[in-house]
Amino acid sequence: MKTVITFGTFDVFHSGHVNILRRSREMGDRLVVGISSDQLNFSKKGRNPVYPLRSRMNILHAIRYVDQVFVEESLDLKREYIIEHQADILVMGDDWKGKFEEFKDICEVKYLPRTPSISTTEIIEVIKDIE
Ligand code: C2G
Repeated sequence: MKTVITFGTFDVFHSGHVNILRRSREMGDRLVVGISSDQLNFSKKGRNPVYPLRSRMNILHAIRYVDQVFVEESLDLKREYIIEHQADILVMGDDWKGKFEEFKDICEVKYLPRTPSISTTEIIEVIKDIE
């Protein structure tokens, strides 16, 4: 039984999110997702998420590739989260390439290519421009 873990904000959920969750799940038997708290998102991106934590979690729970969701409160607790959830593989999009090598002593670390031409930031920009 292989457990895969991944992390993200998953704000304004889009098909790039679906793709990484599907591909992550395909790498093992069980997918656990650490979803950023609103505060953690603010510290990473300098803005509040469009959807608050409860709504983002609600969406993730409805995705068939996701077996478990927990709240990621701090980027500094990754090692603890990986151990706590007994993850065998950590998967992240390649915007994080090279950032998680330090965990190779406790799990496999894989970076998957991002889905091109879609991001939460771009969606926000498009919506802002609608008159
Ligand atoms: N993603 C993707 N393709 C896109 C957009 C996003 O594959 N077009 C992936 C990202 O690479 C990431 C996941 O979807 O692995 C979630 O994206 P974000 O919500 O933007 O995640 P982020 O805020 O970068 O949080 O501890 C790490 C962080 O919490 C990651």
